[in-house]
Amino acid sequence: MAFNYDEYLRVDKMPTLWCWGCGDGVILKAIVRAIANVGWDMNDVCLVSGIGCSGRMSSYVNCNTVHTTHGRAVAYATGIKLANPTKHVIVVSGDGDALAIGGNHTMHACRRNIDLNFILVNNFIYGLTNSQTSPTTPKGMWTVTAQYGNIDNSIDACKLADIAGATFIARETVLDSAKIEKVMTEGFKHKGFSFFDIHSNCHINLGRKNKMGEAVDMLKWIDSCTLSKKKYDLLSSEEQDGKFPTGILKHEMDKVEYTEAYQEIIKKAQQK
Ligand SMILES: Cc1ncc(C[n+]2csc(CCOP(=O)(O)OP(=O)(O)O)c2C)c(N)n1
Repeated sequence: MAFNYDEYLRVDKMPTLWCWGCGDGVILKAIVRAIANVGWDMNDVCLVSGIGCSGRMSSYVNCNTVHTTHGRAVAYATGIKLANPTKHVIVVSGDGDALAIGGNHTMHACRRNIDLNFILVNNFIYGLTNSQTSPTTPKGMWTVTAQYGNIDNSIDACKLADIAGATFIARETVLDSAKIEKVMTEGFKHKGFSFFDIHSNCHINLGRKNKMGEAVDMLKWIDSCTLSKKKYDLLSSEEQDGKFPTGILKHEMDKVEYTEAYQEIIKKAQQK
């Protein structure tokens, strides 16, 4: 049966404000299909986004939505989830939003293992504000803030989420919406902090300015940097350099989830 996008998307807001060929639409598609797969009622879902091109995600999903401030989406989401523990909360954040200005909030949400679904739209650049270096910008690339080439070492978002304590971690790319949908379906079912690092193309503010070609060329570049975890694990550490494993990278079930621990605290306080 054909998927009923009209039910899940705010079609009156279409077309989106994203550039032609932007990967954000592929992620939007995967999000709503994964919500349908896990059977959530859209009235019970809250999608919280930060500021950036990716922050626009909250404009298009037909559920409760909050478009928050730069780098603080996960802080808002934490409050929403604590006050409504039975509801399903999704966070959408760009690499600048999630890892630079909001880096500390992301780290602490991972550490708490709160039942949030955190989608990092990782396009390796500050897209909305025209090409400033982000924590995932590869070394050597031209950005507005690194006009002789970026000399910062870039961060592997999944490794950061792992050491910070996230209990479900997956990575996919906008080359394959079905794969994103698949890992999101698994992650949405997980009780705890689910972190998705989705590699996306910004062929306008990263690609064009680095003479990397059109959207399709950018997708080829993303493809050349990613491979399945199974294949990645067979590489030597030199060969792994600059490459990113995809698929479900971590699924830990036995760690206490934060809203449940918080409910216990409420009970204790009430008994006093
Ligand atoms: C406190 C604050 N600082 C800076 C900005 C300007 N600003 C808006 S979006 C953005 C960066 C967006 O980049 P990213 O988070 O990677 O998302 P993308 O646009 O690439 O999806 C910046 C610096 C802001 N809105 N608020």
